[in-house]
Amino acid sequence: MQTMNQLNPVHLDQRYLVVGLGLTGYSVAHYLLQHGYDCSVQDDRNQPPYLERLLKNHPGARVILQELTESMIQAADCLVVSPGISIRSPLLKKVAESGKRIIGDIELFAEAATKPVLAITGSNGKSTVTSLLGEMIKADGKAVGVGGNIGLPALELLARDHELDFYVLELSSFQLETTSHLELMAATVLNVSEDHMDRYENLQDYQDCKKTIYHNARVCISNLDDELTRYGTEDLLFSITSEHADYHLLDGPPRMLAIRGQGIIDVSQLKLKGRHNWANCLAAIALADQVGISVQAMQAALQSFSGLDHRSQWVARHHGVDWINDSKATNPGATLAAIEGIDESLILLAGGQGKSADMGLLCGALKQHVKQVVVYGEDAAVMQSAWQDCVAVQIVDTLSQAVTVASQIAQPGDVVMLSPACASFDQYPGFEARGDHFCELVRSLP
Ligand code: UMA
Ligand code: ADP
Repeated sequence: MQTMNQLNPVHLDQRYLVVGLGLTGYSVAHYLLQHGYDCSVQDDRNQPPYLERLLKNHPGARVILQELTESMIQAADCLVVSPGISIRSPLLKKVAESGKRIIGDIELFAEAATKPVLAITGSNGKSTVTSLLGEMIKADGKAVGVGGNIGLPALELLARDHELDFYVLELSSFQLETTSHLELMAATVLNVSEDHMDRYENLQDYQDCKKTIYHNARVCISNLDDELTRYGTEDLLFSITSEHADYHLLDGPPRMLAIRGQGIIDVSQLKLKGRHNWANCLAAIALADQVGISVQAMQAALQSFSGLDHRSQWVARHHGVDWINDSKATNPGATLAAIEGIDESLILLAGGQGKSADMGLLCGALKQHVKQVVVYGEDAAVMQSAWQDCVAVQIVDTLSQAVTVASQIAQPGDVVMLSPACASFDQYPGFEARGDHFCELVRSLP
């Protein structure tokens, strides 16, 4: 690996075109300009989110606010494409075929980071595992940079490279598509279920992309309970159903998370709730174990980590009804796990952009756990037709109306949960804004 400020010399004279000026595009442009590289930035929106910040910090930055064209591409040697933009568009496909370099922010990070990197991908649980692993490393007295798809661009971590012991990166399938030289101490694919089907040909295509995380990993950690995560016979395994895995559940009593038969913590001591979170904890333990984190540090983090906002987060009790914000459930697999974690009678609020996922996956769980669903947003009708034969479904336009309807139906002892199974972009800037709005609506119920 190379040190900071020593980007691969082969690329020193390259002209970079940063495609997209969101969070990632800004971090890339800032990084390249700060280090003196020739760099232009393109975004097809009139007011991309980070334009003002870029021009404030780099007044002379070249920004092109129009659709990407062949002539812009010809003027560059390397394209750094933001994850929200598909590199499979006809234009970018042609560029790749011509041999021009197309990379993402993680590839630039890989060229400069000098400390060991642990990385996590999967359809669900990435942010939880990434944060928990970060806490375990900190509890062991080590300095760690935690970032990537979790919301802090990886390049922003590099400023602390000299003082860090480790990096922990959450990587999305989109980021993996544009990464080929990231060397990893250990990597995991937590699980694979349908997501982003609007960007992939089918589940296999999406799964193949997720598994590229293993290509340059010293240790591959996969989920014995999910065949789609497996890489090869050398994988280390975690499982909540089989004691044959390296990191597993000892079914007790007491029921414990264990490393090769040695229980390290009783699950009743965990603040994270739900069986899916036991799997998340085992994945974090497995990764931490690869870099020598002590069992005591793992235990301390497992006991104190209470989870991130917008993930099955308790919001309020109102007239005997508990309201839960699971806004981060942006695909049916995530909603399935959240529903299965609730024992009480449940009213589910779901809606937004379904990204072409098969909503039928939820039918069995809805039938078993849910007394009423209220759907809203762009793909409300898709969900209604997928679910109406297994549960009562009411359709409304907005989340605000869904909350009102749920508050009218709910009886003391019920739980109302927003677990949308969809992206939020039809009505919100992102899952945080959606979750914050939900909390606000709940707290202002009469
Ligand atoms: N866009 C345009 N025109 C452009 C450029 C972008 O319309 O010219 C649109 C994209 O189509 C997309 C949106 O802008 O809808 C944002 O795209 P972006 O690539 O600029 O996104 P960033 O702001 O850089 O945020 C990205 C991740 N977003 C995506 O991958 C869509 C963030 O993950 C991540 O936190 C951030 O980089 C830092 O690494 C969010 C996400 O939804 C939470 N990720 C997906 C997921 O978790 O399922 C993959
Ligand atoms: P990601 O970063 O992959 O979106 P998060 O940790 O933010 O994952 O959790 C998002 C949602 O996914 C949560 O709200 C929860 O409903 C669900 N979830 C978390 N862990 C798992 C898991 N291991 N399996 C299935 N669903 C999960």
